[in-house]
Amino acid sequence: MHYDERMANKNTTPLLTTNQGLPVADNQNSLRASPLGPTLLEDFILREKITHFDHERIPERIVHARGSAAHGFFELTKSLETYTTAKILTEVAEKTPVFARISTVAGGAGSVDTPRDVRGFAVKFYSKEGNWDLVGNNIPVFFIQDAIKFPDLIHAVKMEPDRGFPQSATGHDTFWDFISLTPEAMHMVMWIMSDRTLPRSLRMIEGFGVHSFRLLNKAGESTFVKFHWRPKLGLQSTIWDETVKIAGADPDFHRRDLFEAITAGDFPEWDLAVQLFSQEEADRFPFDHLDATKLIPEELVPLQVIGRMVLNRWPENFFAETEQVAFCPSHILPGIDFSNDPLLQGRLFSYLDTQLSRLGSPNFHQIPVNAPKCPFSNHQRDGHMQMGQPKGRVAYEPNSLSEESPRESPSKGFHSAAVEEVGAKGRIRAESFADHYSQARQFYRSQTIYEQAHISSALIFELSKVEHPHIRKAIVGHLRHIEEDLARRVADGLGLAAMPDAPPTLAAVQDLDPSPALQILGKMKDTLEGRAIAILIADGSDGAVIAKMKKAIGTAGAKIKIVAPKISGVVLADGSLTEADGQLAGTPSVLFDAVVVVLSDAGANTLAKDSAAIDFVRDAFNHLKAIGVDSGGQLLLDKAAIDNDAGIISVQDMHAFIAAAKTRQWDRGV
Ligand code: HDE
Repeated sequence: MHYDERMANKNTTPLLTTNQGLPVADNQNSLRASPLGPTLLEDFILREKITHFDHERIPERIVHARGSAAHGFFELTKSLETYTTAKILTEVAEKTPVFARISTVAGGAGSVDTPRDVRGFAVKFYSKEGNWDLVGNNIPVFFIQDAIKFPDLIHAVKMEPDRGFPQSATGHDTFWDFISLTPEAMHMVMWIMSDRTLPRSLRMIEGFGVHSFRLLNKAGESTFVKFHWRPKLGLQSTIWDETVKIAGADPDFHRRDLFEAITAGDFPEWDLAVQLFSQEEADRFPFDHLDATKLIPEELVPLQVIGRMVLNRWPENFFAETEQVAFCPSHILPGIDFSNDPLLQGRLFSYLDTQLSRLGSPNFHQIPVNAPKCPFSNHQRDGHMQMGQPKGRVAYEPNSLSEESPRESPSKGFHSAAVEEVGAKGRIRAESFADHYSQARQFYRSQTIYEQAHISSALIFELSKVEHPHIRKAIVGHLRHIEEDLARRVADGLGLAAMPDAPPTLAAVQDLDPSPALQILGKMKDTLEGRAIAILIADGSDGAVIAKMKKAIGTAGAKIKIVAPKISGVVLADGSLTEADGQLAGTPSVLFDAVVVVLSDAGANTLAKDSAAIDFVRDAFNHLKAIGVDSGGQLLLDKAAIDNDAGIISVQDMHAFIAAAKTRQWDRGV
């Protein structure tokens, strides 16, 4: 129905116009010389529309192109007044608006959500004193120690330039070649080969500022700080085979999960915690905290929770907000300052530069998602896409002509910590950065046996994709410095005839105390909140059992989806019709944390001939999930040749099922 008809019906439809406000009479047909004739150049409406369309894309981020974001707030719960003047860290109960974007690193904007990859964790705080961007990752360390190596790292991990693949994957020659020649990456390698890179949900990841920053108090004294985000739902990861299948079943798995949670009012939440330490304490650490390949174990410097972040509003427009948001580590506040971490120092340049090329104008700060919510003014003028209309004849400072023009303020303005710098200028890697293996060993030894097994399987998987044997061997050589047993397992998995030599080291490898806080399993929460459970049903299923399970699971806090052979639903045993939320072949069990199978015997016999149903239960079993069954459900499991164990639980024992659904059935082994 067009505008004229709608107006006749008293609708409030807006008029479709060109960008100049000219009402459009026909949006379906271009202007042609005759009904079957050529299109006329005169058709300025067609040209405006197509030209705009042709320019819809902007360059995607060179890294972190694929991301999902949401609005929310940060609320301070504990003042850091002793350490900083930043109001956002001293005004308890103040709610500061935020925009947070969580991303993968290696893939393009259209890549899947679930590759094995680091997740970016970037938060823009729209504080009263300006915008502060804390641009971190879900892993507390990084691959390299110096910014000058970043382009090489990224070129190595991205699609290989001659063939244009693999997209969003580390399992290929160029990545592992670079890594094998970059021993400083070994600690990060342990993290990326762990299940940290396979998050179950973006709501279940930690975030880390990675670098040390400084806090500055009124007296100008500075304290080092590391920032940590800790998810309220705890940590949870998927397992590799499951992750691979999720990528096919739902390429938008994480984005959809975040969208559905926020739009359902189930707002994701993180605590913000800090580690505070002085220069004297740092001098006693058995590593250099300015080296981004090192972390400070929580056992050494405890975390203090100082606030919380809640994401409660999905962006109205993906491009305007999630795509155009411009994070820069140099967006900082009075009372916070940078450290000399050489990686951070390089980032202070890179992000502003990249925004200029991505958004095309030095006025990108005027885009609503980037604009501070506090007043801002200076004498910068003009440029592409200038939206402001500054008044008056004065655009410089100092001046004597305008009382209104903005002035500097030594009391309110940003100050850098007055740190004394000494030493010879040069392209130097500090000796304190030389130990590349001790924290890698500490990480590996801190894991549970299940997590250690996943790390070795991941390495075998990745290195088996590498075509050059010398690269595979070189990595195993590095692993020998981390843990001989790990090296042996990987060498075995790769079928190496002999154990390769370990490369020379620059510093002795130390046995640091294990840090259980580095585990994922130790940080998994005993809850069904944020999780999803499927109930597989078919014609003839028992409605009473389904209702009972739905109630119990819903009360425990999980989202429930009914999965059936047809989306229109099933006819239950009592003849009533129940609709399905998902069709069996398109809704595999990999999308859920646990499953329930409620079937009549006839239903089980029919489903036993359907490979989607067999895969549904076999995958649930192999991915260590709890499976709730009635007698028909058990029959399907028998037909799928699944052996009973403690994780296969009768629907009669709902409490046992719910307890088992909160975790994985680790005893099944992977
Ligand atoms: Fe980034 N990084 N990075 N990075 N990074 C970018 O900026 C860069 C590093 C991180 O959701 C780019 O806007 C250099 C560490 C996140 O928009 C670029 C170095 C950490 C995001 C850039 C690093 C990060 C980026 C690309 C080595 C964790 C996405 C597009 C010195 C602490 C932010 C853009 C978003 C994005 C450069 C290393 C996190 C090119 C040079 C370490 C979360 O400027």
